[in-house]
Order: sequence, then C-alpha cells, then structure tokens
Amino acid sequence: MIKKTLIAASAISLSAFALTACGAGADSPDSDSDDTIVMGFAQVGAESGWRTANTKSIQESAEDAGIELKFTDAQGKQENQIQAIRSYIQQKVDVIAFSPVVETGWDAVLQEAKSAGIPVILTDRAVDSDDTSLYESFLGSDFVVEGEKAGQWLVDNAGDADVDGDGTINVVQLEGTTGAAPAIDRADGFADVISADPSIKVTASQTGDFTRDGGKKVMESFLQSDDTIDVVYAHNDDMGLGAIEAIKAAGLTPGKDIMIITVDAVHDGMQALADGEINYIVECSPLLGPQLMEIAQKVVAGEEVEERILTEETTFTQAEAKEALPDRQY
Ligand code: GYE
Repeated sequence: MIKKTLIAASAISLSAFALTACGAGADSPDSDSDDTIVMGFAQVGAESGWRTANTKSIQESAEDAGIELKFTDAQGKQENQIQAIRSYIQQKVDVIAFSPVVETGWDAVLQEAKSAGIPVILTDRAVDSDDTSLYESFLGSDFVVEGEKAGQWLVDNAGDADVDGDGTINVVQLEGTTGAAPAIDRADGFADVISADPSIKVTASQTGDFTRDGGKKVMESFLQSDDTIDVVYAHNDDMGLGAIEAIKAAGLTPGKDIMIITVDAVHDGMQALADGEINYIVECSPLLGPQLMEIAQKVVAGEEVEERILTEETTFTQAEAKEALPDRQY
C-alpha cells in the first residue's frame, strides 16, 4: 500500500491519484497486480492550441476510462521524450503512448520498450522506422492529405488568390517543427497539388515551429524582403495567427491583401476564419483521447488492434466556420 501510494503520487493529476489509491488492495503492492491500466504518455509540449486540446482530450479520456495516466511534457525536445519513455519503462507501466516530436531517431528506445514487454502506441505523429514491430498501432491524421486539401483549395481559387493581378501567385510557407511528420507531409502534399498550376509558386519557406510567435517573426522577415506576397500557407493555425499580426503591423489587411490558408481548425483559428482574416482551414482533429484509451485497453488485454487508425476530418471555408463555431468543442 505504501509503495502503491508512492507510485500514485508521481502521477500528475489528482484524479489519477484517487483512482489508483482506490484501486489498490492491501495485498496488491505494485501497479500490475490490480486491474488499473497504467499508461505513460510522453507529450510533445504545449506549442499550440491544437496541442492544448489534445492534452486535455487525453487526460479527460484516461480519467473516463479509469486508466491511470503518467503524463510528461517534453517541451518540444526529443531527448526529453526519450528520457520520459525510459522512465516509463523503469516504472513498468502497462502501456506507453507518445506523439513523436520528430520522425527519426526512435529505434533504440522503442527496442528497449519492446524488450521490456511494454506495448507502445503512436498517437498524432508517426515515426520513420523500417521496424513496424516496435509499436502496436498508429492513431492520427493523414498529414499528406491535409497538405493536398490546402493545395487544392488554392488551385481552385487561384483567380482570387492573385491579389495583385500580375498572373503569378506568390506563396510563402510557414513550416511546422523541422523534422516533424506534419511539417514534412503538409509541405509535400501541398507542393504536389500546386505543381498542377505553374502560376502558383512557393517563393519562401521557413519554420515557425508551430508557434504563434514563430509564425509572427518569420512573417515579419518575409514581409520585409518581399512586397509581392499573395498567399500564406501556414502548417497550423497558431503560425497563421502570428502571420496575421505581422501582416496588420505592415499596414496590410489579412485575408484580403494577403490570403491565408492554415491547418488545424482550433477555436482561435476558426474565429479568425469567421472574421475573414483567414481564408481556408483544413481540419486536423486533436480529440484523439477516447480512441487512444480504447486501443490501450485492447493492447493490454492482448487483443488485436489495427496498425493504422485514421482520424476523420473536414475543411472549412469562412461561411462554414461561422456556422460551426458555436458548437465547436475546442
Ligand atoms: O497541427 C500543430 C501541433 O502534430 C498534428 O502539432 C499535430 C500538430 C498540429 O503543434 O498545431
């Protein structure tokens, strides 16, 4: 019981403490000897509105499912995530889930989890590894398709996007975190689709690290060196919102003088879309918690799970954002 309480005290949420403490019998000294599933979750950080909604979804669903959650925030650093995963292995959790900051460099630590017999579930972002036996399942969006949807909207609206009417559509791209799956795939999908229209050109592309501040700073520097920008394609809403601030500070009107396309559809992004400052948003759902807990329960019970579970998502125009906003959960 004493040991049990110590384990519970290291969990971050009070509810996890309550659950664990209640679930522990006097003669069940470690977390594997009762039925409570213990999940170690290594989160990327708190870089965006999407991430905040994702963390909330995971914490609430763990509580609803009666899963004890050990949660760490890696502050955007791969080495912190690796450290967190190693500590979950040491603590002998029942299942590890994480959203990899970047795609590569995971084989060694995932091999350690495998050798310890602890199943791993990837959520949100993929790893780039040839060895798919290192994880049970990958739950999340298809980021290439998201990039394609963004590109397709631009191709379909090329006439309006050529704001200065010079026959070319100059696009600047605000990339997500360098090496992260959504940054790589959203750039690829977009580039692929716009290549169909030779008048659309990406004239500059730089990382804003998925943050509002990053998007603002990169956009400020783009605006200083180029006065022919027609379109901003931002890999998430937060960077798009940062770009809006930079565009306004330069005396221009976002959504009119410069069109803005983003990905995510979190509340602040949707508000800017409804207000006419963003022109189009490709949705990427952060509400992965309920499905993640279901997969975890199956994996721990030794049941088969699908290797790849795709999230369903849509797109929003300005009119659609106005309609959807009142019922939006995040
Ligand atoms: O789009 C961005 C966040 O991995 C899908 O990470 C996620 C991305 C999301 O910081 O806002």
